[in-house]
Amino acid sequence: MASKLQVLAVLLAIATVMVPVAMAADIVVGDDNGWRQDFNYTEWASNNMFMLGDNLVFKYDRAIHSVVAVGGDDFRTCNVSNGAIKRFDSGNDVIQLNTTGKRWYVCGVVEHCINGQKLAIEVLPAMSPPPNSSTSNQVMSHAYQTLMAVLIAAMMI
Ligand SMILES: [Cu+2]
Repeated sequence: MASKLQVLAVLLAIATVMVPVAMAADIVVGDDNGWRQDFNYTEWASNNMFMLGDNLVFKYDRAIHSVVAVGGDDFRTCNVSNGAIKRFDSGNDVIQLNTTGKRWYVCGVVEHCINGQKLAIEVLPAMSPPPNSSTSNQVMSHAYQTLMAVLIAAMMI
């Protein structure tokens, strides 16, 4: 018969594997500012991590703005007429980041894009090493959740 310690070890292993998957986050673009003009999305993006499996959420007034996924060249020139990969206009668009690499989003109103309503991100593999300091919080969060899962499991034995 398995000892409590063996059961605990198995549970710990399971928790360690499961926790990063459960950490897939909904990332609201611009946080409380949402998706609008006159906001520095370059700076905002540099302070956030975009991991495989996360959701990018664009919140905005759909009467005024929209979201257009474009390529890098069209991002730089704010070309939304020919180069659009995909368009969103619900006002609360949830875009799952299901491949790694660079992504570019602009407002469908060209003048807004020129005024800075444009977002470039890089989607990282789920388990990639931290590229900047803000990751340490996420690592701590992983460790904390794992610990909590183990404690809860231990109480149930
Ligand atoms: Cu706009």
